[in-house]
Amino acid sequence: MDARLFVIPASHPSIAAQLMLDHKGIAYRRTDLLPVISKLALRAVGFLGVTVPALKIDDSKIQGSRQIARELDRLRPQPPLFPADPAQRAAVEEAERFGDEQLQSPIRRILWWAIKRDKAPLRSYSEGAKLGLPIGLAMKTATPIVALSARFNQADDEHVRAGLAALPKMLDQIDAWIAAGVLGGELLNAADFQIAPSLALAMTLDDLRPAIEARPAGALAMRAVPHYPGHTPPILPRAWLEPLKAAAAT
Ligand SMILES: N[C@@H](CCC(=O)N[C@@H](CS)C(=O)NCC(=O)O)C(=O)O
Repeated sequence: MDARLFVIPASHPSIAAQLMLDHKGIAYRRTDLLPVISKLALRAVGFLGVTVPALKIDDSKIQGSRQIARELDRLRPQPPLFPADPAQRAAVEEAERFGDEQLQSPIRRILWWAIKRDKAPLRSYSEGAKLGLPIGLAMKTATPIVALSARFNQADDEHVRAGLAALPKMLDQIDAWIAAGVLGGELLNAADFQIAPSLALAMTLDDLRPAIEARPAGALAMRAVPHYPGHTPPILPRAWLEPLKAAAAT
């Protein structure tokens, strides 16, 4: 199989795709793209959409972490990403959808909000990336990219506060799925690979890590993604973190 995966370094759905390719034992080449520029680059290589992960595999082009999961299971059924039992599969698909549609965005927003206020941590998220230009130069040109990314992702105070307030319930839901065996089983599945990178990315923020790491959700993240690139020191207003602190205390 000839596979090339287009990613933005430290993008959580991109890491989901990488984990799923590794799970299948499919070797691939990785092309690292800068945010925003990625949209043009993906169009230039023939993808219809503008987001990563985007996978070229043999003659197919697949975009989106959930679509990639299904295509990988089709191309190489073993080891599976979805359970064979229909009820179990439905439960995994529900958790996977939640990971994609509900969990990804708030985490992405919180990070862009933080990076917009202090660009210094950005370099750490590019660890191991080959961006096609010296990393120092890429960081110097980051200001417009960060501003546009924050805008595209609605990384404003209102949305970030709402995301932080919603996080405790989402963590409870993830813990409940782990307790029910939908997530965190012996063999990780597509929903684990979808959800764990979002949790691991959240845990790169010192502000969020304490609310996650000691829970089953945190253990799942550390199991699935033992090393996630990036580190953001405390930056969020204390008051915005109150919902998380209150939930951790109960
Ligand atoms: N839910 C989609 C979302 C993918 C997505 O939004 N990816 C972001 C990176 S995390 C992206 O490509 N953003 C474009 C940009 O930053 O310019 C998936 O799981 O594939």
